[in-house]
Amino acid sequence: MASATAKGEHSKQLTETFLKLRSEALKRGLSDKQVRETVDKSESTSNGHDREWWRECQSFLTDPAHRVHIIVLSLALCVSVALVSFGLLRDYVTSTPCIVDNNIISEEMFRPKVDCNMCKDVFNVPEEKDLSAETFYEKYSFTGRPVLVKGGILDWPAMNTFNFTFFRNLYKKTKGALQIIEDDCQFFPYNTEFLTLADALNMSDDRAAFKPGEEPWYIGWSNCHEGVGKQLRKHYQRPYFLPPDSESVTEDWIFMGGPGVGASIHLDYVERPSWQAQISGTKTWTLVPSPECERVCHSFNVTVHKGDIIVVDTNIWYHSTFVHPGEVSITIGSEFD
Ligand SMILES: O=C(O)CCC(=O)C(=O)O
Ligand SMILES: [Fe+2]
Repeated sequence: MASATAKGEHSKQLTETFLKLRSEALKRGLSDKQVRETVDKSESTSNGHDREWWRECQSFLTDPAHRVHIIVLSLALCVSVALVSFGLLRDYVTSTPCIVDNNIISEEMFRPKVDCNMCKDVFNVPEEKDLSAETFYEKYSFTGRPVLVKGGILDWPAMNTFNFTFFRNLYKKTKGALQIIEDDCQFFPYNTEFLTLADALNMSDDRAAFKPGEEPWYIGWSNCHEGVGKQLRKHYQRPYFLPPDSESVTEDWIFMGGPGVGASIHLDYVERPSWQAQISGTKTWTLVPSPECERVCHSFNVTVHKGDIIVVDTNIWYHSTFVHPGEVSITIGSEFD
């Protein structure tokens, strides 16, 4: 009943609207015939236009001459979409904090495969003493085999000068150094909350000294500030066993922190092998062959004591570190050719 009333009301409103429109048209001097013709024309134009467009589209798609273009265009579109998706996926995977530490999945997906001959019969890290440059070159250069050079640090002032306060003062007094580290170098906070090296160097003296009750910390960074690099090199030299023509990269890597887990297992993308000198404390490295070499190669640990230098190609060995209780662990290292 209610709906019948509503219907009647609706048709009454429509009739009124049409009557209003008609009288408006008449007022403007249009006859009924002219109004009808205008409405017919506009209807046929819009439908005709739509039909025309669709007909053109159909004939373009079905014309054999255009088929090749369409196939080529579709393929190009698919390839572009695939490439963009791959790039986006890789960027996403490499930049997103992941459940699996250090983006291990992305590293496995995108890294070049390792030649397993380099680790085939390596069962531990050999120890060397008084290693000459010739022996180093013959036995270890370009082999991908790690080596521990016992007592490799010879009278470096760093053994007496490097500590938390040394780095804090060096970076604070060198104008712009902390900003350059933030903009152009790398900083690894590991399990700490620090966002930048500046944050880390601003920690309280008690925390820096690992006083009981303070949060533990372990950090690493690369130094790409020229002035700081020059200062650092006053405290250490190139390892004596590197052949004279081997090139050292000017960027230094410093890892520093207290007992416990250091770097969690990861692989680097730095192209060259690295040396790392243990200035203070004791650190154990775990080296793991990459999965494609699992059947022929072995994992092992190596403990680096104060005064030793480890050489390892961190691009082909997965590695993690653990700092032993006692002195703070401080290392400095660099890549070499
Ligand atoms: O020394 C550490 O804790 C990590 C070192 C490392 O990851 C590297 O040298 O590539
Ligand atoms: Fe590494």
